[in-house]
Amino acid sequence: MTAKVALATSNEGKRAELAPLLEDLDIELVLPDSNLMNEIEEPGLTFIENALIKARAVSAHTQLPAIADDSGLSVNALGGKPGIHSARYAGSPSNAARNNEKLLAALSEVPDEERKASFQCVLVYLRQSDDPVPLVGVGSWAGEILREPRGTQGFGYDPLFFVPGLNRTAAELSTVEKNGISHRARAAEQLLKKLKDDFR
Ligand code: ITT
Repeated sequence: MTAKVALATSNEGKRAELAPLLEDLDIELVLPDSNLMNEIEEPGLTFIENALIKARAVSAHTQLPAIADDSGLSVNALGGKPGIHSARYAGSPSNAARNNEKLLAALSEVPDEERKASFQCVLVYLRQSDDPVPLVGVGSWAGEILREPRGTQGFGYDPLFFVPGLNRTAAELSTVEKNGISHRARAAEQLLKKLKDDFR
């Protein structure tokens, strides 16, 4: 029988990328409603703490195993910011356009060669809310922050995130292309290797 697993995110962009990344597993992804996600506070200082908090809360609420994604953009010239605060960098509620504007303003004086950044992603899987041995996958993706947005695909900071090897921004990649190289894809690859034993 296909196992049900809750996907502990209300971010549509993440959902669109994670669904195909987890396709190989024999699971049915259950999406919690966004009210539940909005009530969960994320006081952790690290991506992994916040991923565990989200997965634990959703697993407790749904009584299902849960997968959560905590991710963000780390900009070298800003000492790693916005980091774990990426979703609400320009305030609450989360707004990608305002976040991107704030990022451009913060980097306005930063020369081209110092605009390196990386996306970070931690994915966790809890078998139940008090699972003492969570499964974890991590991934990062290196790029540079442009001076103006380019592209319409993806979500969040994608239009400002330039991938030198491809000569395109993340927002100029299809979901399939982004899922071939992104931080989330690398984290999913690690998590999947571990998860396959659980779903064998
Ligand atoms: P959930 O907690 O409901 O999953 P969230 O968006 O609040 O959604 P996070 O706290 O993990 O989740 O914040 C992630 C933020 O990092 C996201 O809102 C974007 O601003 C940014 N981000 C992460 N991955 C990204 C990607 O692939 N492309 C662009 N921006 C990304």
